[in-house]
Amino acid sequence: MATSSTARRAFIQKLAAAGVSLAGSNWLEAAENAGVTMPFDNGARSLATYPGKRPMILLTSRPPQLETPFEVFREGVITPNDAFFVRYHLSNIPLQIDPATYRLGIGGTVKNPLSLSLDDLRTGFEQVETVAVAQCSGNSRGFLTPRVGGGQLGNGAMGNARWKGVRLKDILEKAGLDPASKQVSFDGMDGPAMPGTPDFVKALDVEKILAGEVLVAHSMNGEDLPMLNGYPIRLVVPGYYATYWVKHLQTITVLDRPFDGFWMQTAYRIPDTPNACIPPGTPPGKTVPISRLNVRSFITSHSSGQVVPSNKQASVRGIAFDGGDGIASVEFSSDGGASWRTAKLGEDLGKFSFREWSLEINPSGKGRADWRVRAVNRTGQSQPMDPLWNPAGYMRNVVETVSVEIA
Ligand SMILES: Nc1nc2c(c(=O)[nH]1)N[C@H]1C(S)=C(S)[C@@H](COP(=O)(O)O)O[C@H]1N2
Ligand SMILES: [Mo]
Repeated sequence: MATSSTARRAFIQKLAAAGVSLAGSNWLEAAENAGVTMPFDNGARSLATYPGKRPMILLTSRPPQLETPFEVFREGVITPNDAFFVRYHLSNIPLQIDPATYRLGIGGTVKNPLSLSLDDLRTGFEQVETVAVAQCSGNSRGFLTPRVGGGQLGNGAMGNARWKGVRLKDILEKAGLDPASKQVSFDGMDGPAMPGTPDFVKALDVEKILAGEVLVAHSMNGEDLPMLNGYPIRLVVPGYYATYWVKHLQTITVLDRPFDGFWMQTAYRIPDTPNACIPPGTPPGKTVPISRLNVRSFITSHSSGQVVPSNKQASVRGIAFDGGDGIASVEFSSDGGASWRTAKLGEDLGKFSFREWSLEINPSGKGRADWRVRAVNRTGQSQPMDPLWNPAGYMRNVVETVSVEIA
């Protein structure tokens, strides 16, 4: 691609420096610190410090799965890279990546298969930025009753970042997409440690990609992607659950038929019912692949058990988000949902971003108060007062409650 050789050399040096600092021989060794207790059964967790990360809630170490401590969301609507959650399925994850030799392959039903370097991706295509929430399908699974199998996560398997990269649509057009194509599959550099375990490969409809929102991202909040969040590039699918956001992206394959791999046909499917919910314990019936985020909102300024002075103004703050219609309004209740007040919305960073909300209240009386928050998006979708259930524990979005002590 057209770039001066000096600029090219400087660029490669910068990447090499990043690569080396990330890929020390035993970077996977984490220091374990004190623990935390999640507010559900068997909630004892250690905090672990991985390279490039601050102490995070350790779910598993092989592969590393780290949850963001919820207090981080108090810092602002952009989740810092060193506090962004980490989720992998397969234990054979890349430990060392050479940015100079890294290539992204695009093949399948295209006219000109491509092999793109990081330099090609940064200089050969229009660069675009999107602020978007990555949320694990199983975020908050630990709160489900009855309980379900899978990672027992609190509310910290989500994060909001400014992603920069190239439109996948532009890459596919350059490769000469066959108009008869149906889906595109995505494979990263990680793989199974045992033969027989299906490789982690995800797929999206061509139609979804041609809408132009899906990015091949090389940067997160103005920096290279952290190693554990998919260095050197990952797929960013704004508005969709993070299962589609394939990390260490290496191979893109255009298909003339729906992709039939395990991670689309068997895993990450939801009941084909309104709100993806079924009565607890019943079989799911027909299922479909999980896709868009539902509406959620959280109080971030206060946590349960916190003592709040009576007869003194308090600022309550939090975040709300959805699958890309955008948040229309947020309501707050200081009396367990008996009455609601409309909160003020903060800066609009785009329809896929966390939206800050805030309001001033005057707590009175003494004793426990249940503070609740609910959001409505621009198509009128909101959150249920009672939790919904499905067998995999996906898409929890009940109206959240923070129980404070007015004193
Ligand atoms: N290569 C690869 N990409 C992956 C996964 C994986 O196991 N391997 N897990 C997916 C899932 S389920 C989630 S929730 C997100 C987590 O992204 P993060 O680790 O950057 O937070 O990555 C997605 N991309
Ligand atoms: Mo996930």
